[in-house]
Amino acid sequence: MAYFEEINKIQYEGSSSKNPFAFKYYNPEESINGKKMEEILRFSVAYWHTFTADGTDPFGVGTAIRPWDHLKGLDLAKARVEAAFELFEKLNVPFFCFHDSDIAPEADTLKETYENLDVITAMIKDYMKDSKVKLLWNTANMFTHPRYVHGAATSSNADVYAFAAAKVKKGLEVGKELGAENYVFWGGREGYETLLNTDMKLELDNLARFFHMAVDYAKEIGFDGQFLIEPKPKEPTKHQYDFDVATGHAFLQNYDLDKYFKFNVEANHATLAGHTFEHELRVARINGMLGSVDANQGDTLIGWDTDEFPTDLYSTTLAMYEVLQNGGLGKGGLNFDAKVRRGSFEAEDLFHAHIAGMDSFAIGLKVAAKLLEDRVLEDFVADRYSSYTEGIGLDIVEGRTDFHKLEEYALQLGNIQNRSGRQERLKAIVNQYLLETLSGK
Ligand SMILES: [Mn+2]
Repeated sequence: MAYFEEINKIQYEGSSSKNPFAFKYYNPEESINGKKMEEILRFSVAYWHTFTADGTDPFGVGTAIRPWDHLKGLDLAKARVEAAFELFEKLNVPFFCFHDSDIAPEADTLKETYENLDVITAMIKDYMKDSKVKLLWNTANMFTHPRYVHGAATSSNADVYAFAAAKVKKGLEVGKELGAENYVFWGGREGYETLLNTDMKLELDNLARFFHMAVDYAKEIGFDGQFLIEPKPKEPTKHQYDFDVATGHAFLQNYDLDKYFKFNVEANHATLAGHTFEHELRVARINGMLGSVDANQGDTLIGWDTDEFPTDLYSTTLAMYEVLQNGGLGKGGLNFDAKVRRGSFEAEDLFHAHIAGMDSFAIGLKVAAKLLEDRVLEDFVADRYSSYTEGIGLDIVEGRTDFHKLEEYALQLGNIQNRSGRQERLKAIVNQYLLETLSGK
């Protein structure tokens, strides 16, 4: 049966189209630097926000009206799979992502939960046979149930730790079964509220042991997806252990895990950490750790994780600038970890939101590609650091100096000259490229 009967397959119609159910900028077949837009952007639908969430917030119950609302239990889970594949096909999105508990209901016992998961996994596998949609990543929900009140892999309770390990073990089996390209860890409750009751060293050591066991089990069963950590600084715990990319990277290096993991960078988590989206992407990129992206945006006026669909073109441009300089996302993709606003409660809003997000990243890609092609920022940056290409600067870069030599050089310096960083001019140039792209020049 069809859940979105009124909506046809979304096509690219170009920027002059007034059809709300059409892409204005996302043209999957369009070639950018010899690669199809579709292959660079690798869009993914987040199952939880799109098919499971109902608009509940801390002050009120759900508002979403969905064609599967009348169903319960496994029937509801099955209807969501049917609706999901209808939406994937109609949006022409190549990937999707899920937490175990989004696709199948958790039961009273772990064994029954596994059984529910097996039923829905088999159904998804069946649908995937007739579809080109692939699983970008899956993950285990280890934050909703009360058992995770003190964490999962950082819980003070070893029984909870074991339970969480069992969930991830099963998750890796499901990932292998469905051909997942990645497996994500977002440490929902992996952090602490107060040091007064916390053994931080033990919690971090246990977390590392947990990751090593996941790596070992993936090898054992032949799961070859990329492991990803998704940093977030706060929410739900006050101090999350994976605060940002730099903190997560130091943790991975400390525990000899950096060769097995990369990062899934989320825009809204970056801003919660006091960084820009592009900062987090840059830190991951220059360390060879950029794996995948949760493409959303926050609200500068609201201090929590709003998970909005990305519509800020400046942000999508600077994000795609990093992605292109990374040589693409490899096995990763741009996953819309984003939810329609509570007031956007009709089913068709799911389409409007994804179209807005996909068009916004398509524009970002085109602007970033043009900026790189013209070497606008590259030439400026190269010139700004040109003092390191000759003389004392080249000696520094090539490791031919020490403090004695640098002091000797400094003592004979006259008045040191600096040059302007010109950031206002550069921002104006980025605006110019954005506007030229939007006007189709
Ligand atoms: Mn978020």
